[in-house]
Amino acid sequence: MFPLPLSLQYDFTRGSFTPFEHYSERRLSDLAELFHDQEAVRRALKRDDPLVYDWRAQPFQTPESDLTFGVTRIYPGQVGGEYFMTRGHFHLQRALPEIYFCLQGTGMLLLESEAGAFQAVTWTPGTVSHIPPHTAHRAVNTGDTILVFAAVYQQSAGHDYKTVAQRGFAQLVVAREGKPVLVANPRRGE
Ligand code: S6P
Ligand code: ZN
Repeated sequence: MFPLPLSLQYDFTRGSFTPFEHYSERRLSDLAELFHDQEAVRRALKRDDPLVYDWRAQPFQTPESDLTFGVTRIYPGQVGGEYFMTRGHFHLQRALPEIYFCLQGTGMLLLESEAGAFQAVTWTPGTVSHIPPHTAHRAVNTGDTILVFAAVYQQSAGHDYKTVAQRGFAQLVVAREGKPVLVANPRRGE
């Protein structure tokens, strides 16, 4: 009658859920070019290749819809003073929005429109953020514990990683005296 599963079970202790169809991991080597201080990335990779984040996703597929629930866990860490973060992307289908829900930890959501309008939102557990259409999004873990957030989106939205990889976001989130601050992305001035 209905396509399965209709429900899944989230585990608040682990920050994961079952069942899930997709699981992916991103290590520092996968994300190396995103960080501003390339020398710090090279030094860090000589020591090891830490897990920066992982995520699970479960599409609720019907003949007419593909609403998807996902959970991302960003581990605490920094490279060259820049906090661990997701790759960040626009949706290939630019008009499709998304909801992010911070479950655990502290962080920031970076949002930037195609025209370059930038906004950073501080996250604590319970913050729900709307990612409007035509908006690139990246989550940053600014704490010293794991940052966990849920995402609800249409799987058909897709990912455009190329635009963010080329220009980055307008501002970087870096640690100054142990606190997160936003600084202009020097790459934008080049
Ligand atoms: C999908 C949604 C999330 C991210 C995940 C990893 O639209 O925004 O599920 O895919 O948080 O981030 P990224 O930027 O590597 O896809
Ligand atoms: Zn997205």
